[in-house]
Order: sequence, then C-alpha cells, then structure tokens
Amino acid sequence: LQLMQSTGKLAAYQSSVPTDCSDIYRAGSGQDGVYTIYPAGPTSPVQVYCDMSRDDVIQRRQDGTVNFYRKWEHYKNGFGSAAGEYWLGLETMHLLTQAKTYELRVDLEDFEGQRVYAHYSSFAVGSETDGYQLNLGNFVKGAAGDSLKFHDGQKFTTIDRDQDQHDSNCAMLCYGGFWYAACLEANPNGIYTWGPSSRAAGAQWNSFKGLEYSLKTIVMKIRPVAS
Ligand SMILES: [Ca+2]
Repeated sequence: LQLMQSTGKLAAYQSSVPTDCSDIYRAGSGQDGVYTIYPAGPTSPVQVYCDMSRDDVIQRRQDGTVNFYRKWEHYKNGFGSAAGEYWLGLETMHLLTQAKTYELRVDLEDFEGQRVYAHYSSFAVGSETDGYQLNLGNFVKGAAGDSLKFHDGQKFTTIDRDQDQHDSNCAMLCYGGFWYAACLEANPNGIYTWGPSSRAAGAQWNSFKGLEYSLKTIVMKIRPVAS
C-alpha cells in the first residue's frame, strides 16, 4: 500500500510540470512563444519555442545573429535564445525523444521567398554515451526533398569531437556541428552566408537548393506522434 501511495504522489508531481510543448498546449495555452519545459525533471528548466504550442522547435536559423560554429559542450547544453536563433541542446533532445515518440518537420526558406518542408515519421537522439546518435524515421513528404536520411545513424560531430566517417573532421571542413557522415547532404548548422556560397559550408539542404546555397530560414521542430 505504501508503495502504491508514493507512486501515486510521484505521478501527480510529474504531471504538474510540462515536459514539452504538447503538455503546455493541453494545459490550455494556444499561443506561439517561448515557454519553460522540464524534460530532465522539476529542477532543470529549459527554454523552448513552441510553434502552435504543440511543436517543440529544436533548432532555428533565420538572420545569422547567432554563431553556430561551436564546441561539444555548447551543442550538448544548447545555445542562442529560444525567441530567436538557437539550438535546444542534444541532452534535452535526448531526454525528450526517449520519453515519447516524436515526428520531425524541417521548414526551409530561400532568399527568393520560396518555402518548402521535409517531414519525417520519427526523430530520436541517443544518449551522450552513444554519441547522441541520430535515429530518424522515413521521409514522409515535402517539396524540400530528403537530405537528412543520409545522416541517419550518425553520431554528432563538433570541432572538438570527431565522430564522423571522414578522415578529417567534418565540423571543421563544413563549419558547423551536426550528425555528419563523410560529410553531408544537409548542414542546418553551417555558416549563415546569405545565399550563394562557393563552398559546402553554408546552411544547406542539398535536395532543395544544392550545396552552394546558404538558406534564409531553417527550422527543425518535433511533435509527439499521436498514439
Ligand atoms: Ca573524422
């Protein structure tokens, strides 16, 4: 009986703090904006941008105001501002995606105003011990085309931690941090170079604009799969 009581209390306490944007949406908020979630528990707040209050935005580029050429600790813990350009952090992505099954949508825009997306059936990030390995489901649809499946199964690589398939370090070659292979079809965290870029280092999505074009907007967002 004692065990049942304490389990009940724990469940009640856990449900009192939101773990993602879908919890905030269910609690009654319908507004886009920056919210606080607690995927690691009530003492570890994380700022996230909620799109339509159900999608958790995990990455956003839109104006080049935030430097994405950063080391492992930054990519692990997150950087930037949830109100603008930011990276949510690999540890938070891992905690979220091990607790629920999420799908992924990537919104892309070029400097001519063309907007496309790519939708994937699932998105999960392994633990730090697993190198924050990417586990991506099938490409479902979207005019952006599939440039991410190439990165499925890869560990995360930064300028100070090489876990890619290349003889050199793809984060240094391509000026970002990502689930590089040898090296890339997509480089959402590459250098923001406002359009045409002479080398494969910009914020790219090969099946949309090729590897010599740095996009205006890239937003990666996840939402729980309806069960
Ligand atoms: Ca390497």
